[in-house]
Amino acid sequence: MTHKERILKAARGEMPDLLPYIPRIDLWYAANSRAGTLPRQHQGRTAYEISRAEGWGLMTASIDFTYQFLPEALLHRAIGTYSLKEHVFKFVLSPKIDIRVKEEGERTFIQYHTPKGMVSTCKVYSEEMKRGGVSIPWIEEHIIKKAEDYRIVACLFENLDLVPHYHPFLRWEKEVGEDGLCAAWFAGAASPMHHIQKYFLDATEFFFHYHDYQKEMRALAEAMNPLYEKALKLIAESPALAVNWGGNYDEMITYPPYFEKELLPWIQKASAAMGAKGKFVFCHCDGENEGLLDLIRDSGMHVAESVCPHPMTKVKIEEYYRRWSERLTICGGVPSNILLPSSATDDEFQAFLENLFKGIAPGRRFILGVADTTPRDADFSRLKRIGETVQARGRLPLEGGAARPLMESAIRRAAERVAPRGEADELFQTVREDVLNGDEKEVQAHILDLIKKGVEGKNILQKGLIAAMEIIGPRFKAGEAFIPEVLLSSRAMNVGLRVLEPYLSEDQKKKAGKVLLGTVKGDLHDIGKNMVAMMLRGIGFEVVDLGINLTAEEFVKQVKEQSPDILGLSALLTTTMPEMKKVIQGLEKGGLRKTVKIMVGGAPVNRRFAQEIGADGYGHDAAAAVDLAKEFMKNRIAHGA
Ligand code: B1M
Repeated sequence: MTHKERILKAARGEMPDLLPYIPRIDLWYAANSRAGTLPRQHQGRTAYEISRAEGWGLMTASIDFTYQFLPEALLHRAIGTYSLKEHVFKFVLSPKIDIRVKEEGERTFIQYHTPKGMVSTCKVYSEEMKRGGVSIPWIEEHIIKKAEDYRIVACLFENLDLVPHYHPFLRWEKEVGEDGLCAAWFAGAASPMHHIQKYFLDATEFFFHYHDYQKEMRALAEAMNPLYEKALKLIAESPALAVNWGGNYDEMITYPPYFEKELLPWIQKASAAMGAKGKFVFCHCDGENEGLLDLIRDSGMHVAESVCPHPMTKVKIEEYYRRWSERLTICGGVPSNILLPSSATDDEFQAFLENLFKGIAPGRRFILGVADTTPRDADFSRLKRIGETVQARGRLPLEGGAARPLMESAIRRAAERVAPRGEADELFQTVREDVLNGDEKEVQAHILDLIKKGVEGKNILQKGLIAAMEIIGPRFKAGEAFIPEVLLSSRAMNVGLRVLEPYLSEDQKKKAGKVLLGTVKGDLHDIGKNMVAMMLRGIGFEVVDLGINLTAEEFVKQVKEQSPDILGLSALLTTTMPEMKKVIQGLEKGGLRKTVKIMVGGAPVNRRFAQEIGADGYGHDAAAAVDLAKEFMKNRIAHGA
């Protein structure tokens, strides 16, 4: 049986002869071939040649980053319309849209002049980003900045069409042959609303607009519907046997009620359109899926691709298999950090592998791969060992065995320890409710009402604003509140603080402390960091957000210039975690280490790592980061700093 036949059988829920194994090695390959550090036996080979030489299938169901994209392929990065070999059509803009492109160093500025007005974007792709292994430009200026932009972007999308264009896809399919299943691609979003979220707005800003500009946003999503309908129709009619329809689903960013309302109907639609032609829908489910497990299972998608289990995320592989494999094929299963000698010892890796083979028995509906992709510093011999284990023990059905016990739902567990609802005092109930509901207009009015009644500012601050934030933090930790609610509450808190400021004494106005916050070099992930920033501000800290992709030198310079109490470092990639250590070393060298407390966080970071690199603390999530910052300040004051 060929690799492609095995993958197809797994996608249909049938039993292939052997467990399909298709490790994704694109980023590992790109970084190591550039650095001349490919394993000796593979030097001079392409990524496909390496996989073939090892006897592995080719991971062709997800975008392939071994290619250094031509600049024109990603010209329209900020509106999510690329031109890739995975496309079975071309995007065509009507002549009514005048596009003006200006290159300035590493930045590309684009203006889209439409009959309804002009909107602009800016993307950046520096040499340093490329050297650091960043595979795609960063959107520096998003297309939507204000409410009026919605109808202009709608006009842009009404003037955008798709025309079938199979040649690059067919050439690629031929190159892959029987070694993989090539999936077509549209825009990486599941639905128009998801498209708006991923491309048109900064991630935090999206949640604010979703609350403030519902009508405008919905009208834009509707204006984009015909393009999405057409993409589905063209893909279903094209030679492609599968499509990768949307991704980066994550229980925080695409939190369950939002996923259900905005993404699910389109995944169902895609699955029906492709299913009717005997084809498959893959979705890039690489995020934290615990809260989305049932929704994804019931979405109709055929294959959840890039499934990344514990220890990278909360859900263990056996739980995935138990919850999904009746209806849904799992592709992935090996989290990237288990391949890194710095994150997992050889014994831990071996134990993971043993458990994996037991936990997914009998092996139906499973395509083994690395989720999301093999990191640059992976131990190549571990990839080989997985392949050898598949050859030795991967005949289906797999033998079962005692997998480790399933993990309890963290949400359920956490819900049991929901914190008390805070100090109740009827007078401040409305202000607390405004903050909890994220109602920035109401909070202003209610604070002014209380002031008029002669209530002291200090009490409104403590019993109204701060008490509300003390409620939302634990609710979030307990899985009772979703990210947008926390962000909206933090925003309302800040608005409330501004209104209250004139009524507070100098002492009461004092900030809880000053925090510098940034994402380390080579890393563009900023959603978690932004969330930490918002929550710290919400609780009264002064936060200077330094941004993303920051060098150790820049952090040191900023600490020197701004003298913060706390420096917060965020990293989401295992490859960028070592940058945190460089920052600490830089501070030590500059004699600044003792002047500042250092807190680190991000999905792959853990307490052990924080200790190893000499950080002062680790924040598992934004609420924990707030607790830690408060703790730091308490100790600083106690020690007279
Ligand atoms: Co990326 N990505 N991504 N990605 N992405 C991850 C991180 C990944 C784990 C997916 C996976 O393997 N399953 C994986 C990293 C694997 C690894 O390194 N071992 C990965 C990869 C591989 C990549 C690319 C390399 C993919 C590619 O190009 N082929 C690429 C890298 C780009 C780069 O940075 N150089 C890439 C790109 C992207 C997008 C641009 C598409 C998008 C980022 C958009 C953005 O940030 N503006 C994206 C996303 C969305 C994700 C996932 C799906 C979700 C991340 C997220 O925002 N979560 C992620 C999967 C995952 O994390 N399991 C994944 C929600 C957010 C609120 O949580 O950031 O964890 P999080 O923050 C939490 C806590 O960690 C903590 O508090 C927050 C709130 O509770 N926290 C701190 C965070 N920072 C803190 C700092 C603190 C304290 C607490 O103190 C200072």
